[in-house]
Amino acid sequence: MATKTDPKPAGVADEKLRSAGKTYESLSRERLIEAYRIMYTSRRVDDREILLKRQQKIFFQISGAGHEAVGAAAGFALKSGYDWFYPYYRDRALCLALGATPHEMLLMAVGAAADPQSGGRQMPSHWSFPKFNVVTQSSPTGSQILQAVGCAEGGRYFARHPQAAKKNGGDYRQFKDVKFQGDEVTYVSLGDGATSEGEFWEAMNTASNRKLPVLFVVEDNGYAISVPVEVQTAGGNISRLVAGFPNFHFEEIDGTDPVASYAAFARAAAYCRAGEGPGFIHAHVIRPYSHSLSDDERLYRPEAERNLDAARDPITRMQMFLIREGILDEKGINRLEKQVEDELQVAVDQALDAAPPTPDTIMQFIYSPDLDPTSSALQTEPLSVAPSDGKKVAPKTMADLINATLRDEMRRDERIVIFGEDVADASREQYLEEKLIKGKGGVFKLTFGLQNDFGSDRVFNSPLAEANIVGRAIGMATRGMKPVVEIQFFDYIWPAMMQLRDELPLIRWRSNNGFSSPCVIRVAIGGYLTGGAIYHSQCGESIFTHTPGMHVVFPSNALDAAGLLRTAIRCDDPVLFLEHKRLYRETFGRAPYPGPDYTIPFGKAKVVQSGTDLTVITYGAVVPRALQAAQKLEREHGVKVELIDLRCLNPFDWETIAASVSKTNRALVAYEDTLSWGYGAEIAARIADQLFDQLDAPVRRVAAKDVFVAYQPILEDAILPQAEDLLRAMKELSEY
Ligand SMILES: Cc1ncc(C[n+]2csc(CCOP(=O)(O)OP(=O)(O)O)c2C)c(N)n1
Ligand SMILES: [Mg+2]
Repeated sequence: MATKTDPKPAGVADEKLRSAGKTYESLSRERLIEAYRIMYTSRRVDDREILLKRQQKIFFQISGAGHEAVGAAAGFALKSGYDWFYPYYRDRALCLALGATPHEMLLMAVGAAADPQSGGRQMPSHWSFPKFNVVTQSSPTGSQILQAVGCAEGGRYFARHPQAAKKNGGDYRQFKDVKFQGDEVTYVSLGDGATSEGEFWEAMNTASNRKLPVLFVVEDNGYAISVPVEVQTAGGNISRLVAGFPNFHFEEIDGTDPVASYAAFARAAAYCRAGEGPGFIHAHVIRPYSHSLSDDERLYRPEAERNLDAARDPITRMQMFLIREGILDEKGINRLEKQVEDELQVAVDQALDAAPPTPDTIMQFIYSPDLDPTSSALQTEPLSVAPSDGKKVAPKTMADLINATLRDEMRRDERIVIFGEDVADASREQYLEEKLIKGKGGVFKLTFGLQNDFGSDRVFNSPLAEANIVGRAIGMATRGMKPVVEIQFFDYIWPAMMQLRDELPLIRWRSNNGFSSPCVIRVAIGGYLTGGAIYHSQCGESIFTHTPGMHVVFPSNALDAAGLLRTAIRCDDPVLFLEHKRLYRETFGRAPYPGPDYTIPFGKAKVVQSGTDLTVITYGAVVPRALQAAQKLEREHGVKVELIDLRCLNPFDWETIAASVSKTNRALVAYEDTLSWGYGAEIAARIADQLFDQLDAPVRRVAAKDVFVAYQPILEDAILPQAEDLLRAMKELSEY
């Protein structure tokens, strides 16, 4: 059967072949015929799509032509719905072998509502089949690889912590079923060009180091659009470059030969299943249909070179093989091909009749349809635990309460893992066991003691590679884990930008709710550090609030940090949790420990002080500065400022802003980031747009100068908004 892996291949049944002493790597004649059916179907779906594109009935086409043999072989060696798959766009034959139908593929091409991949949101051939464990694919070349590593880590984690997989009410776990096998393999494929991406090397490094059951497949067709492999890869052969990675099983194969490919996959999969480590298959294939319909390879490849490729076409090779070995004769081949054509015609007709998605669905599944983090049910009161000796409860810092919240939640939910740079107490855990050291627990000590309390498979250091942290977190969260990872400084978040912008917030939407990756990214942010300088002081939250699909939280005090972090961890969506470094241990905003269930809903601002004359809207480290300014303004000039701390930037609390500005008729938006195109610009624009009739003065902003934060404190003070700047602006606006 095409759709199932044969766990015990039947061996060569044909007596004639047996007597000839020939074996086909344990593939039966039926399986070989099936392989040809899959390969031929794959090619013909491409051909039909190309025709449909020329007729303008579909909008994009990318072919799997030339990659069919390796795809069918992988599909035979691995198990659909059991193993996990992160396939490249040329893996049409693999998807057919896993059980996908031409009809489903054509629904993708027409962008039908019933397109199982994305409901018309993602280009065709960017595979996603929840039923086969084929995980939603994007278009950036290489961003799937670290996610595959995280996926494999997820499978291993649940095998070691089976209790964690249980369903649980009261948080994201209610909606996130977990399945795992214990000996599963995670398949990930990429092109020769994509091996140039840094994330490929980061993924190889971690899979090797952790001996993960990831099967890397490089489908090397010699070109990345028009760029030949020797430009991508030093020396022109990726196998030679990766050979030094420990713990791998390596194969370099002719990927146009399905039998040889199958044998390589079977060996590599067995190695991965046995827990020996990752596999790497370097398959040499061809690309007979140019890169895509927008590309004409005759512009950069001479005829002689293209002819060499054509001689290795896997479809013709397989036909010849079947005939030569007496498995199918010409008539048999014609019959099979006719059957494929007939079925394809029906699939095309049905797909062209399929209903398109309706525009009113566009906003569906940006966020979880199941769990609303703005729900008033999350509005709780802090638990006040009075000490029995009658003493006052000692107020805790933001750092203390974040640490306490992480500890509470890790105790409550075994799916939580914490990793990042320096977050462990000590990677060399014997030092901890022998009590030779105290442990580090983060450069700001926010995760201190957690490895000691919960063990090294729940709290561990990552390599110094931010894409590695976020990419793996996405893969783990896809499997139902709850990674709460740390980016050490906001200034260094950029290597993870592809994962944060093009992957994490899109997993649910682009798969039409087929997959989700609710994880928490904690990031130390902000300046006012006296010596932090350019690369330890940046803000830039608007870059992420500009990204649909990700909540952005920015607390200004200890209690809000605890309540919002808990909501973030229990949430069914990705959350970027921004922690201001200057506020970690500030006297301002300390609070007693609020108990292990204290939550604050997202999107609810806090009125820090109410007033009648002017509304100041701010968040983060500007809150204490604005408060100081507002108090001085009232003392000296009797102006009563209503100070709003947004706390959560996406979603944000428009209702509270609107009610306040409608009362005071004046609005000042203050933020630490650079003034132009900063977060407050959007708030100011909304006020101007929707509250125009209520305003007695222009909407003003106070923010950093449009420059990076400098080292010398005199310069830093001049660059970042200070209480005096806020005071001046508040006074001017109140007098306008
Ligand atoms: C990060 C990124 N950069 C550029 C592109 C545009 N692009 C799409 S496919 C491709 C070439 C990929 O070549 P290769 O990995 O060898 O795969 P092949 O198409 O040859 O199978 C490029 C440059 C992209 N999708 N993603
Ligand atoms: Mg290529």
